[in-house]
Amino acid sequence: MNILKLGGSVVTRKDKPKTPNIEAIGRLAHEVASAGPRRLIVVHGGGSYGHPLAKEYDIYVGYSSPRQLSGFSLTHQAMVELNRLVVEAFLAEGVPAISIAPSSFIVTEDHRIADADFSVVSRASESGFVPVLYGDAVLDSAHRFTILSGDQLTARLAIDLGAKRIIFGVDVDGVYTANPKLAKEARLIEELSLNQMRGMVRIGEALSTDVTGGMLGKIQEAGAAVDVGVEVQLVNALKPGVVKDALRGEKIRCTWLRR
Ligand code: IP8
Repeated sequence: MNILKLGGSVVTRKDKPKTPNIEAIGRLAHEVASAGPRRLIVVHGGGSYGHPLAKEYDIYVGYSSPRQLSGFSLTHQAMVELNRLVVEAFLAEGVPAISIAPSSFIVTEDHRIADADFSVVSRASESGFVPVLYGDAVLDSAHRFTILSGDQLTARLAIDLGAKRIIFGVDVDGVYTANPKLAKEARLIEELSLNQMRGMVRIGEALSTDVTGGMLGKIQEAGAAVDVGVEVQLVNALKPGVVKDALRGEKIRCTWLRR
């Protein structure tokens, strides 16, 4: 089984509130369909749907004022809207996608997933469906609520369901020595070991509002999955054909995270 995490910078336009990247969503659905049938779980990020609202209402830090309650609902609802667009795109390509809302079955403990029962997700996948989950506003046992990033969810799904590989579809070719959007001398790192990942301090910073950590957060979350033997690949999902090739196991320009 593979898990495909589509970043918010891929499925939305991050510079404009609540703007989907419809072209990318449709193309990626087509690429998944044409990669052929295989067990796959899709998780997508929040981009310009989830993050601006999560930030406006400080959902990530937990409860401090009653106005956040509506903010929590608005953040979740924005993610439901984005998820609908993603699921509909898959359905239009004949992929039997089903939406599963993380906030309906995950309660975090101090911002982290503690015990989660993923049996519905695994049963859906075993039954031939493609579950589509997302980063979400979730209830938290210590802080009343928080934001669960799609990256934390992806790593945890991979570990608990014994996935072979995680493909993180992002808006650059992988991990660079510096932020490729800012520094001309930035070079792609083709392979990163757990030790290198741990020691890494200089990763290109996310350019826009991202309350859950950008590239560095992604690598930190992925580390837990790499640690138990999951192969992790960061690929450029904005380049046509790359996700399809990754799903087919073909060689592409990307970063591999390995033990
Ligand atoms: O974009 C966070 O998920 P991410 C989603 O994967 C929300 O970090 C609700 C901000």
